Amino acid sequence: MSMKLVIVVVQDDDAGDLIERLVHSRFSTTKLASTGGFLKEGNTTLMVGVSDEQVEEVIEIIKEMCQSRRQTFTAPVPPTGSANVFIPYPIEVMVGGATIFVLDIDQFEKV
Ligand code: 2BA
Repeated sequence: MSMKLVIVVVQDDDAGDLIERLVHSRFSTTKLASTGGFLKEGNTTLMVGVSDEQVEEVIEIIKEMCQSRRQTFTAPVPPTGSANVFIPYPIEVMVGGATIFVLDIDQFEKV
């Protein structure tokens, strides 16, 4: 049987309900605590190993359970001409829903 690994990065706020929903639908899930490189804030990465035919169902569940949110963070920006002075500058980004990677699994074993 050919398998895929779905790696999905979601916001912490959505992670609990998403995991519950996946487990309820009998998908095995591993949760990893992760940190977004851009916002440097915690997010959640899930690994879900499934058969090829189940990938679409997993993606549908992710779409259903994960929302996009606007997030503001403060970036220190140096004003021109003033060395060593930084003005906090609010920047708004839209954080997904979810970022989903689907990888082929060469070998899957439980020993
Ligand atoms: P972060 O890296 O903290 O990024 C949070 C949000 O900031 C991103 O939302 C995007 O809207 C924005 N952003 C990220 N990098 C940026 C940049 N270089 N310039 C301007 N804006 C930027 P999402 O795209 O929904 O990503 C949410 C989280 O998913 C990311 O958190 C990261 O942990 C993960 N992720 C997204 N794309 C990825 C990729 N290609 N590879 C690995 N992880 C990824």
